[in-house]
Amino acid sequence: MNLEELKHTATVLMAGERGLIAMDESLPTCNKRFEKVGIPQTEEYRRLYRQLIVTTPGLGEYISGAILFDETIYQSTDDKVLFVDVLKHQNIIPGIKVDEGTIDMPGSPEEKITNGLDGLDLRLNNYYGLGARFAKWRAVITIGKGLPTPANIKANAESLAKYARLCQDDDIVPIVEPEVLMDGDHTIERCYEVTQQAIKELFEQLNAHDVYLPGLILKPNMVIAGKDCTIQNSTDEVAAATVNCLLSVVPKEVAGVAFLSGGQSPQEATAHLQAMHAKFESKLPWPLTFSFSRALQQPTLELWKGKEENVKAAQDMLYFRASMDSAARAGQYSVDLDQ
Ligand code: 5MM
Repeated sequence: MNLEELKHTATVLMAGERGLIAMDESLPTCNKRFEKVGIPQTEEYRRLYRQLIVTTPGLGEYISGAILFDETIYQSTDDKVLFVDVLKHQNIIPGIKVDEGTIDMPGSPEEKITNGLDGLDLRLNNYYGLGARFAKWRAVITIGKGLPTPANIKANAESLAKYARLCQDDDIVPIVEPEVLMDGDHTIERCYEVTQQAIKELFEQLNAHDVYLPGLILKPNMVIAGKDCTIQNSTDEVAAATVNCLLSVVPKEVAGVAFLSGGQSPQEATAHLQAMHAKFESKLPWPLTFSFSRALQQPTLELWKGKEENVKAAQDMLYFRASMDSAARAGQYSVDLDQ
């Protein structure tokens, strides 16, 4: 384990006014998103889409790291340049999703646990050789009647900690993502409570596995009411709940916090990040940025539609959304800019 390298990678990922793009949709997720906008669900179309993203001119001004899926890390542009090399040329660090998706939790089938620890050490070694310098593992936590169970929170935290430890042993910065889902009619208070429990347990497990916090990034959900909750809170309320929740459980030594968007619209996710910086900047002990997938990509995908003639407009949209998220990270975003 090279602590200097880990700290350096994590610091660069979190530096300046940049953030991360999650472009690590697994085959089922990517195909589902393609199907919705009428794009053929083939390996070649997935390559064309990821080519569009990584070759977006100037993307590295706003993006510090790109999380890839296994298929993507081996792919190249039409000119046979590996995507990993295109990213490096854009000053973007390549990363890799290493979890292998979720399964129903034995004994509590309405909840999920994440697969992927078997053989992970070998896979990490291979990904390092291919140029990945950070990784991501996503755990899913469901709010419902009697859910989450303490057993589910513990099982997910343990897997995240084992994964993080294996990454650091291979000089790869782990991003730990315990995602409390927005599905359901729960209130913001319930989301606060569950997010706090999940992150608290996670840091206990990370500590038990002797994970080096300056070489680790947390990717949490924002604290927000469920999609079907009748009371939806203001932007400032979401920002306050999120920051207060994180301050109560995230150690100050962590390299940074980079949010998932979780099904919020691009404008909502951006405005929430903006409000956190505008109202709480002086209280934040860690850099706070974005690691969005849908909130960065959805408008781009809808413009592209799988057609060559739409590539330029789709890239302009991606560059624009990344610029809005970067402005939010700097506390300089406003709805007027986002037209
Ligand atoms: C891009 O989606 C990622 C992979 O998910 P699947 O394994 O389900 O395909 C996902 O982990 C993503 O990185 C995060 O959830 C953040 O995405 P959003 O859309 O919530 O910003």
